[in-house]
Amino acid sequence: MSDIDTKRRTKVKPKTERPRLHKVLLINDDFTPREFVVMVLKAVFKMNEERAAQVMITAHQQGVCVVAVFTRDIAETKATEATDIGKSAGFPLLFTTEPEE
Ligand code: TYC
Repeated sequence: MSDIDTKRRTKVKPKTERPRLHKVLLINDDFTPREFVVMVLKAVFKMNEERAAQVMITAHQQGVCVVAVFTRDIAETKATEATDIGKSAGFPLLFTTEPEE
């Protein structure tokens, strides 16, 4: 038997794929007051007044605006939480999620 040690000793590092990120989208509607949308963005997404107003007005004008990106779980939890605040107040405010390309 050969005495030559042929065992490879360098570690093969398995490539761990990064979790796909998901966008939280704010959808415009005709009923939710602007100040209410801003309040929800500040509360759930920790935005300052200026940023929240910017995101709200973009959704208002374009129909939709990307709020933030998170891992899937966090994106879905925050979208649900934000949507539920609107629902509790009787508004059709809607946040959705979708995977990033
Ligand atoms: N369009 C609403 C209004 O004019 C305000 C609004 C903005 C509602 C963005 C939802 O995602 C939204 N009162």
